[in-house]
Amino acid sequence: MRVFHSPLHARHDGGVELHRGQLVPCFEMPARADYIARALRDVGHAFVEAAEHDDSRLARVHDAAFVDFLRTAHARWREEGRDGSMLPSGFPARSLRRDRVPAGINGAMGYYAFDAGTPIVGGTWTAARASAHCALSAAEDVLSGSTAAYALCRPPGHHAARSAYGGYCFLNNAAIAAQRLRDGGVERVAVLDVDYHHGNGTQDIFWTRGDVLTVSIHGTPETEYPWFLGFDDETGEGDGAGGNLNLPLPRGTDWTAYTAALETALAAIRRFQAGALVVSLGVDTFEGDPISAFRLGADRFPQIGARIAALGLPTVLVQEGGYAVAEIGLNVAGVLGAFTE
Ligand code: SP5
Ligand code: ZN
Repeated sequence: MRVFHSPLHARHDGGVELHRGQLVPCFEMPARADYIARALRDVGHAFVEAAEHDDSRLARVHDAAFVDFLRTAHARWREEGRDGSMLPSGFPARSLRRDRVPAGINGAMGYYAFDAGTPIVGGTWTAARASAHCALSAAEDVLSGSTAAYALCRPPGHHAARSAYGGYCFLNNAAIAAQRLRDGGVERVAVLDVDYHHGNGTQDIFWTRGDVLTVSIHGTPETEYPWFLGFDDETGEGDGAGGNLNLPLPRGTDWTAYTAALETALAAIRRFQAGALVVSLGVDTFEGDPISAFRLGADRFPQIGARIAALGLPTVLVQEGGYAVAEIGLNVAGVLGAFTE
């Protein structure tokens, strides 16, 4: 299948993240995309550089002021005499906030961020925008008749909400792709998120919408990031009532329990009668992942791919997480190999 990529991903190199009380090297590093590209080239996928797209595509799922913040944040940081990684140090907790964006960059950063693990550097906007362009190009490839296309997105996107960033994500590439499919005439779109972490941003974006079904299989938020959303009683509201399905699983989940959840997810997507599918493809469910705790061996990824491909839907696969860098390419190639195109 076609692989939509951009060399601009490398402009986002966050440096350090706050992890268990320590500043540690970012798990989400440029080498991830290079390892994926090498593995996909080796098995003969066709590489296409993502096309430029208008920023109005981003504003279809994100708040305009939030997008402006991302675009200008690092320049504002430099204007205050700083350089390097931006990490927030204060957040608007429940009873201690008004819904008001502070004028200064430090306050604005805490307002829009939801963790201190997602640094913004000088190239972050360029890379995040190019990552969204990969998703848009893959969606347009499917709208033109391909049965499946893959977006080699980096930075990832599924934690990015309508007006919040975190979890290594800035722009929600999967949501942008789903919206592109809707705008291209697909009436009902399903998003299946198989990243280890709950797709809180995607859930937020489509929470009140009935035209996009969101389904996420993930480590339970009782113990796993992002901790505050991803429980099974979150089902959507308004027109989106019944349009969100969360399948949280405990640490240590093996293939038997995992496939049961996957079958539940696929059955919901079949019932929804989607015209197209977006897969938020994290491979941090791999047993060797350094920040996750499922027990799926590398041999399981072709089986996951085969089950998703059996839906028979036009499919846009969007790269999300996966931090076992040496194995990430093999695992992504395993999923993609199950699709015929
Ligand atoms: C796209 C994506 O996969 N984002 C994940 C962001 C996770 N960031 C915080 C991870 C905290 C993990 N908890 C510690 C477990 C170490 N064994
Ligand atoms: Zn993840």
